[in-house]
Amino acid sequence: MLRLSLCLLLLSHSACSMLLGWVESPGYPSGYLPDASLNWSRCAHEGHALSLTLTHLDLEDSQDCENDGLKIFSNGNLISILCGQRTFEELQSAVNPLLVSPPGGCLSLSFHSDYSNIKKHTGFRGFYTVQDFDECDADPDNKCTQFCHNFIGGYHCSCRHGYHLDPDKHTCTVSCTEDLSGSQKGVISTPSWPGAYAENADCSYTLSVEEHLQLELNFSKVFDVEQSSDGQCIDSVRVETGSGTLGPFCGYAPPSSPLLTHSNHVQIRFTSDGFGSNNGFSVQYNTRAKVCPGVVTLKSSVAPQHPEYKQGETVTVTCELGHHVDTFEKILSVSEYVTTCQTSGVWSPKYNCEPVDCGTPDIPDDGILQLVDADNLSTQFEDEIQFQCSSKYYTLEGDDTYICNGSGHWVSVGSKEKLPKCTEVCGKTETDVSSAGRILGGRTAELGELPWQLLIREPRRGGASLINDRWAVTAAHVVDGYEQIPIHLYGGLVDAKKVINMLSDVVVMDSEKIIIHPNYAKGILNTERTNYDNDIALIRLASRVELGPNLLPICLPEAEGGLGENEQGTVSGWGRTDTSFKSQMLQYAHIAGISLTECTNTPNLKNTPLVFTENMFCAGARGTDSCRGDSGGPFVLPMLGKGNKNNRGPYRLKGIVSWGSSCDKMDYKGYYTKVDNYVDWIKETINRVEAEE
Ligand SMILES: *[C@@H]1O[C@H](CO)[C@@H](O)[C@H](O)[C@H]1NC(C)=O
Ligand SMILES: *[C@@H]1O[C@H](CO)[C@@H](O)[C@H](O)[C@H]1NC(C)=O
Ligand SMILES: *[C@@H]1O[C@H](CO)[C@@H](O)[C@H](O)[C@H]1NC(C)=O
Ligand SMILES: *[C@@H]1O[C@H](CO)[C@@H](O)[C@H](O)[C@H]1NC(C)=O
Ligand SMILES: [Ca+2]
Ligand SMILES: [Ca+2]
Repeated sequence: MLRLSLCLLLLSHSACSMLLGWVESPGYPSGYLPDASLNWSRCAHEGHALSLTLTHLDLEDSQDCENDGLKIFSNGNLISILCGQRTFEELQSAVNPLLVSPPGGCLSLSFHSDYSNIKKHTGFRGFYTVQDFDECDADPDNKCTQFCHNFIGGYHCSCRHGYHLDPDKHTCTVSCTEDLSGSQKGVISTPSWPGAYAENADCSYTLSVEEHLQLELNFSKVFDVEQSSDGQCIDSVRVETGSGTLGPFCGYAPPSSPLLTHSNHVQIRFTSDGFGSNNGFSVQYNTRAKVCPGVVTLKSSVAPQHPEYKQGETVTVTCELGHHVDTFEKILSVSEYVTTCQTSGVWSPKYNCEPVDCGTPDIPDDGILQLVDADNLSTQFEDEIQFQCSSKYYTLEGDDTYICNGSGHWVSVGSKEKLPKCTEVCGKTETDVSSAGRILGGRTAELGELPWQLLIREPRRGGASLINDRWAVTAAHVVDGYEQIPIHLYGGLVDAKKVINMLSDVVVMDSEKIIIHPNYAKGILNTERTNYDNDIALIRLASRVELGPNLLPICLPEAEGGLGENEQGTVSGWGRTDTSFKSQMLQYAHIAGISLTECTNTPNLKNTPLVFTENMFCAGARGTDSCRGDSGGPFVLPMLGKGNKNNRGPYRLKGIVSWGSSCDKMDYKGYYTKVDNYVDWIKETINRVEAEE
C-alpha cells in the first residue's frame, strides 16, 4: 500500500515518483505535547532526488518560529523554517516545491515544541517520495557535447556518426592522431578537409626521420582556423620540435611556408573547441639536410657570416664587447672561439657569451673609503659603483663613480683606473674664535678651536700637531732618546686635568713609530747643545684616530719662505704662563714674525749663543705672556680666527715650537722649526713607512 506509484499525482515537474512513506509530528492528529521533539532523515540513491510534500501544518505561531517549529534541511543546509497554520493549497504553492534534495542527497526534519501550549495544535504531516533526476534537463555541469539521454537513476551521452565518445564520457571527438614516423613525404589535413573540421578535436601527428635530416612543412594557402576578434587563437595548430614550439597559428593566414623545423622529430598538434565552423588546413611535409642556424649564441657575432651553414662548416664566434666565453665550468678571459656545424644541425662546441664581472673592488678595510650600497652591488659589465668617505672629515680624491669596463676593470668616468682615496680635511675648525684682533698675552682656548693640538705628558712634556688621521709631528728634542718606547698622545681636549681623570672626551693615542729628522743632533744634553737645527720628528700612531669636531689635522704649508716680518700667526700649548710653570688649560697667543737681523742675535744661553739656521724662524710679541707654548706644539698661519675665511684658510702648520730664552726675561723671541723646509721630508717619510706596512 505504501509503495504506491504517484505518476499522475501532485508533482507536476517530475516524471515518475515513488512514494516511500509518511512523516508526522508526535501525537498527530490529536495534537502534540509541550516539550515534544522529532528528528527525521532520509537519503536518496545516486541519480535520484528526494521530495517532501507536507499535506497538513498546524503549529503554534511565533516570531521566527521560536516557540514551536519545524526545520527542514537539505544535505544539512537549512532550507525552510515553518510554524503556524497553512492550508494544503498554500503548502503546495509556496512550501513543497522547495523541499527537494539534490541528486543522491538527504532531507532531514527537526521538530520541537516549547514548554507551554496556550491552545492545542494538531501538528504536521507529509509524505516523501523519490524520483529520477533529469541530468540532461537540469544539470548544467553534466553537459554532453552532442546528445544526452536521461534514464531513471542516471544519464549517458552519445555522438553523431563519425565521432566517438572521449574517455571523459561527455565529449564527442574525432579520431585524428597519427604516427607517421619513417615517412619522408606526405600530406596531413584537418579532419574532413576541405570541409569544416570537427569540434573538440585534439589531433597529434607525429613525424620522425633520420637524424641528419630536418622536416620542412608547406602549409596550404587556404587556411582557416578559428580566431577570436581580438586575435586570440580559439582553435589552433602548433608545431612542436625538440627545441621548442612554433605557433600557435590560427586565422586565415597560413604560417610562412616552407617552414623549416631544424628538427627530425616534429609533432603537429591541432585542437578545436566545441563551437564554430571552420575549414582548417592541409600541410605538405618533406625533408632536407639539416643546417646550422646563423646565430650560434646570444651576445655574439660569427665570421664568416651567412644566414645558415652546411654540415661541416666552421665559423669563429666573437662575443660582444663586455662578454666572455662561458665554458659552463668557468668564464674564460677570452671572447672568441671556433665551432663546427654538426650533422645533427647544431654547433659544437657551443658556449654562451656571458657579461664580464669586475668583482668587488679591492678597497682598504679601514672603513674610511666606502662603497655606496655595498651590500647590494652589481658588478657586471657596464654596472656602476659609487664611492664615498665615511665622514665629512674626509674628502674623496679622484672620481666617485666607476663603471665595469669590457675587460673586467673598474674604470672611472674620468677614465681613471686607480681607485679614489679619502684624504683628511685639514686646517678647518668647526668652532671659530669670536675675536680676531691682536691679543697681547695668552688666551684660554675653547674645545675645538685648535683641534690639531695634541698633548704629550711623558716622558717629556710637550705639544704635537695632528697632520692626518695616523701621523703627528712634534719637535725632535721632545722625543729624543725615547724613540723606542711607546708614548701616549692626548687629543680632543683643552683641559689637561681631564687626562688624569680620563674623562670621556679625551682621545688617547699610542705611538707606534717615532722618526727624528736624520740631521738632528741627537743625544746631546740641552745644556751642552750648540744648535737646535732640524728640530722635527714624526710620530706614527698605532691606529687611525677617529676624526671629529675636536680632533682634526692641520695642513702642511704650501708656500716657501718662512714667516714674513710682522706676519701674524698663532702659537698654542699648555706651556708656561706668568703665574705657573705649566698651564692646566690650553693657551694660545697671536705673535708676529721678527726681522732676520733680530733673530740672528740669539739669546745667550749658558754663555754660548745658540746657532740660528736657515731651518728656523723667530717670532714674538711684546708682553711677557705671549711667549711660547710647550715645545713641539704648533705655530699656525693664518692667525686663529681667520683660517675659516675663504681667502685666508685653511690653517697651516708654519712652525714647531723649538727653543728660546726663558720667558720671564724681557726677551720675547721664540725660535720655531721652519716647517716649509720639511714638507718634502714629511711626505716622503710618511709614504715610505706606509708603503712598508
Ligand atoms: C533531536 O535532536 C536534538 C539536537 O540534536 C536533540 O536535542 C533532541 O533530543 C533530539 N530528539 C529526539 C526525539 O531524539
Ligand atoms: C607548397 O604547397 C603548394 C600547394 O599547397 C604548392 O603549390 C607549392 O609548390 C609547394 N611549395 C613547396 C616549396 O613545396
Ligand atoms: C638591489 O639593487 C637592485 C638594482 O641594482 C634593486 O632593484 C634592488 O631593489 C636592490 N635590493 C635591495 C635589497 O636593496
Ligand atoms: C678597461 O680598462 C683597462 C684598464 O684601464 C684597459 O686596459 C682596457 O683596455 C679597458 N677595456 C676596454 C674594453 O675599454
Ligand atoms: Ca536520470
Ligand atoms: Ca571552434
